[in-house]
Amino acid sequence: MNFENEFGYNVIQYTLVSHVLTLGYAVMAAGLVYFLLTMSGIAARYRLASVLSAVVMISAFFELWVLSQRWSAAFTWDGSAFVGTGTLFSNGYRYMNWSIDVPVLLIQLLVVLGVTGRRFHRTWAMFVAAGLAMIYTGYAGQFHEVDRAWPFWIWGLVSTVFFLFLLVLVARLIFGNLRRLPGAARGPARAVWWLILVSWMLYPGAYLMPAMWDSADGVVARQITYTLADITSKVIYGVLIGVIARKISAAEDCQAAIEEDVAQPRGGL
Ligand code: RET
Repeated sequence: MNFENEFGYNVIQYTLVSHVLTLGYAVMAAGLVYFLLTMSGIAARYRLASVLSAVVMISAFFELWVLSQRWSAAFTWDGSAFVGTGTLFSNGYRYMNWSIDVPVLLIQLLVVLGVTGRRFHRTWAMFVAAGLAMIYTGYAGQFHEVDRAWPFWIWGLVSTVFFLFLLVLVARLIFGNLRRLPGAARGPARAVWWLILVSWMLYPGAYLMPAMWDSADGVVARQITYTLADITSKVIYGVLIGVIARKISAAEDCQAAIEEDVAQPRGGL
């Protein structure tokens, strides 16, 4: 049993959730087209960042599509409200999707910040390990969201420790590499930090929703929170990563032209 399966819904509550889930997967489809079509403006060595954005879009598209189908299957109109059919609606699908998206989103950062070699592999391994630990401990906890017995709180707490560790890692990565970036890319790189901080924080907020707002309206608020988090942490983030990659590509092009000019002066005035 999940939080969502505890309640009946009026027409507005039921359709709001349905619409917001549809918005979620529609945005992922739109993002996919955007990332594929804007890829050519990015230098070859940063292009992997766009490919990874496309990977995130595809996996999130399918997850949100399945979730949206489950919502329709889980409730039916009984003449006065939408009531449970016996099919379970579960946010567990989201956690499975994060196992793909969290590592991939973090690797995108390594790509655009130009981290290579042993440092790339070391940071990559820590991102994947801490990311998966955060997700799967949270996954174990969400099974207890209805009774909210001790496993809900303990797993949530353990997950938060990994989350904080990841945030420290990300902050060190971004601010430690800022000076190596061309001036034009530094603003968007700082913005990525704030975006991660705010948008990732929405997920634990959604985890806690059953404890804060134990009603059908709480369910609606939770699905809106998840959608907002998905659009910002996956799509807007991907757009920003693309902006950084393009700015670095342009600066490197410019640098290469200057070096060529110094080696082989073209003359002129
Ligand atoms: C959980 C459990 C409760 C405690 C914390 C959590 C953090 C989840 C996060 C998820 C991020 C997901 C992203 C997905 C993008 O595709 C697991 C809800 C801290 C931070 C970025």
